Amino acid sequence: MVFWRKKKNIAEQEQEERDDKLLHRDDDPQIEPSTDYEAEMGEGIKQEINETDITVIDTLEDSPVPVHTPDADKQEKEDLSDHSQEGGWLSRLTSGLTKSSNKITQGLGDILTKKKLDQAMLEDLEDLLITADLGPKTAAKIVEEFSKDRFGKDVSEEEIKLALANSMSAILEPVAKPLDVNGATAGEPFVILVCGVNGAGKTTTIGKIAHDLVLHQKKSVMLAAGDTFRAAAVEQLKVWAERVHCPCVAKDIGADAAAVAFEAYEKAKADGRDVLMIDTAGRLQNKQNLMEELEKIVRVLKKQNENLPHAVLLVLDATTGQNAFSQVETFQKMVNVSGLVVTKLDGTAKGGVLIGLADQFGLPVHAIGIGEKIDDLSPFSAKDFANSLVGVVDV
Ligand SMILES: Nc1nc2c(ncn2[C@@H]2O[C@H](COP(=O)(O)OP(=O)(O)O)[C@@H](O)[C@H]2O)c(=O)[nH]1
Ligand SMILES: [Mg+2]
Repeated sequence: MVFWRKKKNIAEQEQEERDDKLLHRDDDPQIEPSTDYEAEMGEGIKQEINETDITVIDTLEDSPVPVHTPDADKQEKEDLSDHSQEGGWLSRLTSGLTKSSNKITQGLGDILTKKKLDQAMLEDLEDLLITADLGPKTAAKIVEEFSKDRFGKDVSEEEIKLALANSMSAILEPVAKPLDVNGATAGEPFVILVCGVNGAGKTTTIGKIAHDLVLHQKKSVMLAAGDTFRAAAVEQLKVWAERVHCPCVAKDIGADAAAVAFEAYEKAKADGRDVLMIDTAGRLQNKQNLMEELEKIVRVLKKQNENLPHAVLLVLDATTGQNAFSQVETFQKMVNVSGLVVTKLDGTAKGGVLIGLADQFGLPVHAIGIGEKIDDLSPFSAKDFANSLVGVVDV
């Protein structure tokens, strides 16, 4: 082992010397760092350093010895431990949805001032669901269902929570579908076009999905930087590509996004890649241009194969709340949206928007974003989401 290391070091040293020769001509003067620091130091600095040493040592000796009580030790251990990978999906989902579920559970507490379920309580419940971003239609539907067998009867907070969770789960169940990337013609990549407004989380979601495909589904993936509008957007996708170890096809800023998609498809096919994910721009301020751009990408892809793109993902930012509804409508007019990814569910109180979206559009929800990091994309489970949202602990 030691021998191998030594050999490797010799090889490295020789390489360094060769590199050095390329950088410096033989007649370059030798520049050596000075090691005689003390000689260069003035007396004043030397004295100052010595004094500082003494002061530091003095303070150290004066500092109190920590008291070791069992509680203090436990707290210290807790503070220092790394919780980032603990607990699995459910606990990360629950903690991500804390703000949304707090809003609902606190609201329920305020509503339940009396025991019997009357009209006023039902109206308050509907208002609560609307303010939790479920949207008026979905809120009305859930409340109506809830009141059916319970009107005029005693209800408890736990009963309401459970009933709400069940109604929500029933709405979510048909749309909770993981993204299946296996439908492509043999020898051709499965093509996923990713769209959404600027800042929704498209590029991040592409990175997260690619990571999951490579790591867990053992797929070979290629990315295409179809957001050619901003330099930063292309760079950001390249960084994700490096992180997840897959190639990224990119052109210059201002390049035709459809040309990027076309070239990427050709490359992915020639390379025998399983999946191609195409990033796009999201300039909704200029709807006409965006629509033309997306339509052109789709047109160019369809010339290769009528089934392309196999999936069109719309990425929605949960923090935009009710705005997400109009985003779905707008993008559905532009492209044939086949599924949704809802991002930024961590740290927003607007998580209920997902229930409304599922109810109104019935589009598959493939995954949800619960953080900015590479593995913060959770597979979407209807029951877990509904339970977490209304604070029901499933036992
Ligand atoms: N908290 C949180 N931030 C996210 C999530 N998804 C994306 N982001 C952040 O949202 C910002 C915009 O994301 P980006 O992928 O660049 O959006 P794009 O313009 O649609 O490509 C970035 O700062 C991301 O890190 C998420 O699920 N949770
Ligand atoms: Mg982007």
